[in-house]
Amino acid sequence: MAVKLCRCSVYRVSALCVCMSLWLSLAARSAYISKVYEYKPAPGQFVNLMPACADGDAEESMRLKAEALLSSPDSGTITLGGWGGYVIFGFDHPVVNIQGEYDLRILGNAFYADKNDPSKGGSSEPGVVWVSRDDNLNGKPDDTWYELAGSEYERSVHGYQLTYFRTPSDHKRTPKPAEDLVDTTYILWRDQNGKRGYITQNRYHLQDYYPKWLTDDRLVFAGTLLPDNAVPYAEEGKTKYMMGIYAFGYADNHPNDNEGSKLNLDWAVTQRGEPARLDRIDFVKVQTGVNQQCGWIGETSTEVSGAIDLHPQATPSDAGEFQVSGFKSQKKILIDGHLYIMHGDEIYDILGNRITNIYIQ
Ligand SMILES: [Ca+2]
Ligand SMILES: [Ca+2]
Ligand SMILES: [Ca+2]
Ligand SMILES: [Ca+2]
Repeated sequence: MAVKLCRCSVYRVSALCVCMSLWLSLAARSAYISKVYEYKPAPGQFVNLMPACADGDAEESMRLKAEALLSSPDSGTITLGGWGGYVIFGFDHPVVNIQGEYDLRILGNAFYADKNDPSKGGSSEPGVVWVSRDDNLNGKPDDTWYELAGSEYERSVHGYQLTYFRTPSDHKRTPKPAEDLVDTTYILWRDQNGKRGYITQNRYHLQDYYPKWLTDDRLVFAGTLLPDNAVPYAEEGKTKYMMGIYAFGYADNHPNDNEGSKLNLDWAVTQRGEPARLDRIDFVKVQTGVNQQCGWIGETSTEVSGAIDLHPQATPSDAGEFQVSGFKSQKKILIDGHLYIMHGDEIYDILGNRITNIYIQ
């Protein structure tokens, strides 16, 4: 009798444990960033300050500092520096793409000049957002990246590449005091077309702008170049800059409490610009998108202060059915448990492939 009771208790305890662990696995999901995989800013006026680089810091310690600043709301902000600088982060679970709904919000420090009117611009330093799925299941962001096609996708340069060069020790400064610049030829960059320019140094930020913890004397970045968004204007005898707000699809572009800071994974596209139709993603990469200097305001550099999964409890089964792009009418049918789409008399699978060996009587 005693043995029977004991067995019964063991079963009950183990069943309880299973229930508890299932419940915990859902409850433990955080809506906020849990891990920074890589932090590699391009040179910029807040580099080595946000986060602060101390003597002895290296890539791993700077990654951990970025992770500490991003892994809870309001804990801090990191700079990505000039064009191409990036951060790669993820959550403690895959972010599900619910069709037709926003999935992710990326936090930055953008604001409107007139809080009720984004058409008047403000401080927008748009960062291009890339997403990726851990297709090879190794837990590392070494899989295919898909760009979120924001409002400027058609006007962007895709496959852009740029190299920054560490300032040589015998460098001679070329100041421009009228614009508060202590060096207009501070950090040289050259793109793949041979075009060149400089990250300038302004008198408000005099620390090293080149990431001090990186040992390479040149930094190569590749990605998407957004069109410039700054318009200079004169006010009170000074040149100021109106930073235009792009409509949708970028980080550090709209204020954090605005709908414009929300992103939809439905916007992910392949390298050929076709819909990627991702049901979920594991990794997010945010990359400074414009290559622009604004006088005494300095280079345009995306900031990131966190990210939020807008539906952390969702599972891939919540993702819904994916539309086949280009078809106006979409009649969905189930055949042997599989979803197909009827377009006129023709049948397509959910990836848009025409099916010719199914007949409906
Ligand atoms: Ca979605
Ligand atoms: Ca992987
Ligand atoms: Ca900035
Ligand atoms: Ca900013």
